Amino acid sequence: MRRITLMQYLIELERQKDWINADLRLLIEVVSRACKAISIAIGKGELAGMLGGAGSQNIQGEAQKKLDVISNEILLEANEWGGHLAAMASEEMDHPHQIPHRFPRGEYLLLFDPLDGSSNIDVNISVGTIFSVLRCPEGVTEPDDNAFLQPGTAQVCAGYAVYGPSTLLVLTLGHGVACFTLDRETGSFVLTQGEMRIPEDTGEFAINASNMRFWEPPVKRYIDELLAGKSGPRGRDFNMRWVASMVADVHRILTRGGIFMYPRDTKDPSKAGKLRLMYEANPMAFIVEQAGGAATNGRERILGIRPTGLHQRVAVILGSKNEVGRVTGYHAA
Ligand code: P6P
Repeated sequence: MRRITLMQYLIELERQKDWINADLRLLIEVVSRACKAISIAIGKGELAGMLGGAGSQNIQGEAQKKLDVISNEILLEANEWGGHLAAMASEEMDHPHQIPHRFPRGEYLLLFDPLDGSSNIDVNISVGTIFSVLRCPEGVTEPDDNAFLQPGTAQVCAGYAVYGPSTLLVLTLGHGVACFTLDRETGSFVLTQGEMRIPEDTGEFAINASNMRFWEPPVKRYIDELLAGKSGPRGRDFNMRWVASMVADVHRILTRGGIFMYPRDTKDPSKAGKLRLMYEANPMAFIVEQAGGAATNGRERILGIRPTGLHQRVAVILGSKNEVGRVTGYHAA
């Protein structure tokens, strides 16, 4: 494959196809630069006093890590001057961040989880940044929560960075999924996979099995069948992985197949699930579907859910199409 940079990739798209315009190209480049800065900050770890708690909580009531706050600031500062955005929303902020009046505003809304899986950061396990791009509704000049409440099918772009042994940027504009690897010597993201595809079948599942006693019957049935292995109804053995960092688990599935499940459970019946719809489930569902996979909440396609709250939670079952179909079928039985 031609080793072209993210910038070359985007400029060639802008010239050849109508999927992207100058503002969206700038948005993606700016977000990629912010992810590079986050990768560098993470890489310093304790050497820069970056680990540990920030001594604050986010709207979810979760203790924030220093790097949660730093990553959020990096994304805000990187994006607010460019004139491509109308506003930004983040897992780490109660309400949308307005673009300061000293900067021009654009047509896009950017949502992100600046550092997903941050509970892993202190034990040096892969974490990531997840982002989603929507269009600002016509005529909305001060976008509030409601301006962001659009179904996942309205996304024009979605992506994630995974900060692992290498730093990768995975991106979709609605025409397939591309993967770029950060070349730390040149500072560029270089195209390393032009078309990521998820195998329709898999022998690997990802779920936090410590929640088993809280699962609904269809999930319990599905996992029991996998655990029964060759002598069970599936007639084969399965392997399990759980990184507890959605970006790392999803990237593994994009790379070699698998099914990721964070189902609704009875641990807290008031919650529809643990993961957030707007800046975790929707962008990941968009990417997974664009790579030939599927993503539901057990009952319906995630991208079709009409949001009611900026930080609403949702059950997530995504990955290899045939396995997601099976689990979703068990919910309908
Ligand atoms: P648990 C990280 O906190 C996260 O939001 C996802 O990245 C991850 O998949 C999940 O929660 C892990 O949850 O309950 O296993 O710690």
